[in-house]
Amino acid sequence: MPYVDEVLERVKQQNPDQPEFYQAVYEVLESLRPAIAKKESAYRKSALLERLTTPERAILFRVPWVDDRGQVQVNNGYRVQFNSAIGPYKGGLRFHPSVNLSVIKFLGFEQVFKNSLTGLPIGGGKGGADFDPKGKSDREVMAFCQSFMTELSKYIGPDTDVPAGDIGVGSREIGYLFGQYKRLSGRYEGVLTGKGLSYGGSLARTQATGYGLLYIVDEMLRCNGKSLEGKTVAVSGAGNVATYAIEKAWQLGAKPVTCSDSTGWIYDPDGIDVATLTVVKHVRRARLTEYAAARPGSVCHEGKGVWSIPCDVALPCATQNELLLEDAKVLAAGGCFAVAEGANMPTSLDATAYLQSHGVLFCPGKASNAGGVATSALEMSQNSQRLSWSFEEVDAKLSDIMVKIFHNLDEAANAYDMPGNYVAGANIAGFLKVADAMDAQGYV
Ligand code: NDP
Ligand code: 2IT
Repeated sequence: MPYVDEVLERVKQQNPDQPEFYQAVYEVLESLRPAIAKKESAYRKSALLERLTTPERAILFRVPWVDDRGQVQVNNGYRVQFNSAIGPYKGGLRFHPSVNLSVIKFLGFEQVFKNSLTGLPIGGGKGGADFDPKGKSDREVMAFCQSFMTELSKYIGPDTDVPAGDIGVGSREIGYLFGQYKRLSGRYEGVLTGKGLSYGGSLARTQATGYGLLYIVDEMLRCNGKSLEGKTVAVSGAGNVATYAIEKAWQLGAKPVTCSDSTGWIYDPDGIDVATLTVVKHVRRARLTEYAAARPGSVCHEGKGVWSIPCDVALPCATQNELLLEDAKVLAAGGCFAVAEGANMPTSLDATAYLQSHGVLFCPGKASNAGGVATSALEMSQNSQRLSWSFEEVDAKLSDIMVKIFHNLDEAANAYDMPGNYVAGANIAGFLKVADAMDAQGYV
């Protein structure tokens, strides 16, 4: 049996109740086949793929906290330190009721390849909790963050593991987490990224994932003889990534016409108004119905359906498995010629295959949303130097990194005779660096 099949079988057997993790591993290993074939016996002998698909460490912990009624609540906390071959573990924290070990392991696994693609010295990890910040008071969120960090602080540090934000973890949560780490450790150090500007954060980190997504889309289109100018863009999500993707799409001459949240979606034929969206979702933490109320020309729909609007470019920026086969068919039939993932694994495997086989340019999340973690690594550099770079300086480095990532995937896809297959290009390019570092460091 080919080595890849052996390892896929093993991962399935050992993680029977972890569908998201298996989906992420399957996608990567399937597209690594030609790279593995070149060194199959050496990789098999050193159990490279078994090691690559097994986290170095998975920490599960209890998070007790007291709500505003005086009731004690208990959540499950996680930190999966997946791979440190090329640097300290790096990756976000997700607070959402859907969080479980499968979700955190899929995100940690993806992060290993994404971080490798940035070209910066960061390993892969991910964490979070099944806590829902929605509807909680600031005091409750603070109590939760302090309890979460009390346990997490035992396992992280500026040279070992540096968490950041993800779904449900924004500047408010990072602030509370940082404060508690400092209080427990007595040290003022860059142990988290995405920090506020007054206490060690980097300019442009907030915008980085959304902006980076548009920088790589711009380069991918340019290299395929197309451009964003005058194009209609469909975006899902209404959080950090979606908002700054929408802002940069406008700046690059496109018209973003949709966004969505967990309750519904907006179609705004005049284009999404960033200021209104920011007030509704980021200041008031409200539902998108309030956006429609403030913009009479727009329509708010309940539930799913954001991919039913004809568009040139689609940018899924909410969550995993939110763009399915049926959506892919509708997008392709409606003339969509490019899809790039702002979220992690938003496109199902069959939807990705459909888009690729119907001539739609497809950029996978581990490349197209890497601008967030890349800028986190720039925040780490600034913290180490005890310096702050200007917005323009960080933004220019971000743009440069995204352009380089695109060419890296493009070249890897060409080198393995799969021109235009950016999924394979991203997985192979990300893998080769990590595999080389693992090889050099012995059987650890
Ligand atoms: P936010 O919490 O800021 O926003 C998430 C958005 O997605 C919200 O609009 C939320 O709706 C919606 N959403 C979340 N879960 C679901 C769900 N199960 N069904 C439908 N809608 C949902 O998170 P981010 O913008 O930071 O993250 C979005 C995606 O981007 C995630 O996949 C994340 O892993 C990925 N990512 C984030 C990076 C970052 O730097 N922040 C970096 C790279 C990737 P509602 O408002 O109703 O909750
Ligand atoms: O998925 C991701 O890359 C993130 N949530 C950002 C991680 C980070 O460390 O900035």
